[in-house]
Amino acid sequence: MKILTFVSSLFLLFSFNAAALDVKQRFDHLDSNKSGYLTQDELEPQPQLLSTFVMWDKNQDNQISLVEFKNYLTNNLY
Ligand SMILES: [Ca+2]
Repeated sequence: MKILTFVSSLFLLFSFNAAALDVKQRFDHLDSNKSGYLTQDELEPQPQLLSTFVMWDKNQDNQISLVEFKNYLTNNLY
């Protein structure tokens, strides 16, 4: 029984890491000029993201950092 718990916590750990990696990959994919930030220009092909831009941009500098992107996904999708 203990082994099962161990295995399932390992599984959780790996799936958590996989999710984190996925967020980074999505961010890098959207960050077409590789500036490390997402701007409204870069989100133009993603109208559903662009329409919620102000909700993501917590510090209102008109660009989305990886931290803001992660926070947004964490708070809204999971
Ligand atoms: Ca920002």
